[in-house]
Amino acid sequence: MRRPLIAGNWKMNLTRDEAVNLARGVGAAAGDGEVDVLVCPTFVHLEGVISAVEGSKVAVGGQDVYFESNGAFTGETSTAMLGDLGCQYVILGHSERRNVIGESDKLINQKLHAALAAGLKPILCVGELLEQREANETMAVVKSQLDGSLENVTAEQMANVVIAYEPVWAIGTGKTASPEQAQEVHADLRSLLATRYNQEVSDGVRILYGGSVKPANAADLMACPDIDGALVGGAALKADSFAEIIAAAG
Ligand code: G2H
Repeated sequence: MRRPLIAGNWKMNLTRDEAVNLARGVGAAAGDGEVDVLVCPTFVHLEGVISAVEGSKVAVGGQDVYFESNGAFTGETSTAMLGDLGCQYVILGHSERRNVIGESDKLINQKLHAALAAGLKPILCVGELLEQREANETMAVVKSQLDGSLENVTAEQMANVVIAYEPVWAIGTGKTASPEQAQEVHADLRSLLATRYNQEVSDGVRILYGGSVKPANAADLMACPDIDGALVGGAALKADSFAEIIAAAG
């Protein structure tokens, strides 16, 4: 069975003290139940957050990474740097990186290969814009993102890949996809994985939902058969609301 994962994407928020305090709160709230818990602070707070969650079951991840191992890449961070600090996961292809920074599937694919080679678990984000949903292009868009981002990734490697479906129109807008809308896309993603790889990969890959997840809607989303957890932004910035979402997944 797939183990639920609740991941907090803190984005470009919090002072160092706030990040460390939040990490302590999440560590205390995470318990030792059947839910994997992850927090992804900005790079500059990684070290403080990793110390703060020591002794708890909370894992820490980066919000992005570069694919080259070292060299003249001003502003970038390598997979080895994240691994060296103690990161276990890295978010890749978040819609803000795709749509604000302009990342392509090719670049995301390069990053994904680098992450896997370094022993980091990528959380690959896919999702459609509002106009694409309204034009009935949702599945074509996520299929193309999946195909491009997973190029040359093997079935064996998929054991370490997590997918996050995040409809862009639901991100930070307060508009959540209904459980039915989310479940439909998650089930379709699983079918795509079965076709692309095999039934074992399709059954084993964790697919998280992201986009305005909060305590009030988490339980209904988590009850869907193909939703294996959440990638949480705004509601992950407070330990109590994040703890309620963790509880809803348990
Ligand atoms: C989607 C999500 C976290 P929020 O970006 O990845 O953010 O929960 O604020 O919509």
